Amino acid sequence: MNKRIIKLVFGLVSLFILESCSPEIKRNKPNVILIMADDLGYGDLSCYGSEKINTPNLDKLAAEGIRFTDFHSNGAVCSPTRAALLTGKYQQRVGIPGVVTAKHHRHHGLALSEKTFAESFKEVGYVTGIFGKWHVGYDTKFNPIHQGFDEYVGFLAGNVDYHSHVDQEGFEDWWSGDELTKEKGYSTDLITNHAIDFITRHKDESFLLYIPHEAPHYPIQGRSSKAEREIGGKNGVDFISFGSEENKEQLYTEMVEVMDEGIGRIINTLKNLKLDKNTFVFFCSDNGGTPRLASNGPLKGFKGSVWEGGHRVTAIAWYPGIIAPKQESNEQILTMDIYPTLTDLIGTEKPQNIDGISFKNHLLEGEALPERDLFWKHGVQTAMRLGDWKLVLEKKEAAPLLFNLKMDIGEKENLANENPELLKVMLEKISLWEKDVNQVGQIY
Ligand SMILES: [Ca+2]
Repeated sequence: MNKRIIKLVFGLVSLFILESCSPEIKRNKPNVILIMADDLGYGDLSCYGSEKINTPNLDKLAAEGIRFTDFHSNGAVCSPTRAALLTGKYQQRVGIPGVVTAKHHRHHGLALSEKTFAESFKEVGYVTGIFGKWHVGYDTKFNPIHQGFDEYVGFLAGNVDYHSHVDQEGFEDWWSGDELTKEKGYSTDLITNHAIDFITRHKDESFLLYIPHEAPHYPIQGRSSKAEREIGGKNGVDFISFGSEENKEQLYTEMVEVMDEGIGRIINTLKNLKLDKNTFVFFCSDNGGTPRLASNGPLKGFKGSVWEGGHRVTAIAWYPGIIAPKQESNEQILTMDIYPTLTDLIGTEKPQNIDGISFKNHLLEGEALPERDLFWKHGVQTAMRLGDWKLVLEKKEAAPLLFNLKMDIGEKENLANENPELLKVMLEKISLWEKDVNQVGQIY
């Protein structure tokens, strides 16, 4: 290569770096808002068939974008799904196969050495914020501000009293960054308010906003409910973790509807600031709905199980002008696919050595995803998906059960005896996967 060519290449590279850092270029990068409901059932939104809960704002996003029917949380409970979301990897691989509770795991959390999607966004100049539930490490050393988020207000545990913001173990749990803070208000509204404030303050920058809502996780409390938990209070003595209100069904409906109302306010903020055409919004739940109050529609089982009701969840993508409206997707997608999809959308480097795959081309052009094996593990329960087939192992020694989800979404008819070869193949794949994620025989 002669000197003139080297000079030219150097000049072009310098120009690219300069351009990348200029405010004009930064404004052109899309903003990203990721909203995660907590324990929302597959049948809990009106656009997913609920007849008692009204969610006009999420229904509108679905009508203007894509409603997913075969989207799955990585975990059957909170922490594992959040670990997979943050890292793009199976949660077993990053040491969060089960719930990180306030009581037993103060020392335990998502390792700081794991790269999160927030860190990828920061690398390319995004301002990053998280408002709501963290739940991958209670100790302040695991705080979101050490995992790529510039701003954080919310709680670290699995749930807090919606009014007093005290967790299940009686600890005060409402933070601004890595410091405890006092803030009055219903947590769902506070999360929405902080999100809107963040968007407004950063309207001229490219931003990443992660909104992990508390709703509709227990305690079952509405805007007018009384605070039940006090600092130092004992679960089962001073308060019931699920909440003591009698009209729980009505309150559960209110909890989902207040979250939906807040999402409507967030979308209106984008429209008022003329950011709606340059902001990708993705909504999903972190696991299936809970017994008694949630509806998982036609699905079997609830949160905490590897039946479909434990992990098939609602999901909506909205990006007006970029994603065509009125679409329904039956692609098999997991929470861990969100990270590489987001980096793909903003045109930055894909994270290395992850399990998730980008579904950007599916979002934008309807391209089908490649066929792949998918796995779920919760305690002693294991499940695997291969196309329309799903294998369920309720415990390690249990007889494997086989279902064809295309014909039988409710997992009612066990077809294991009719398909011995397929069963063998799937069991072998599970065994290899377990070895791969290094969790053989581990029970949580
Ligand atoms: Ca959850």
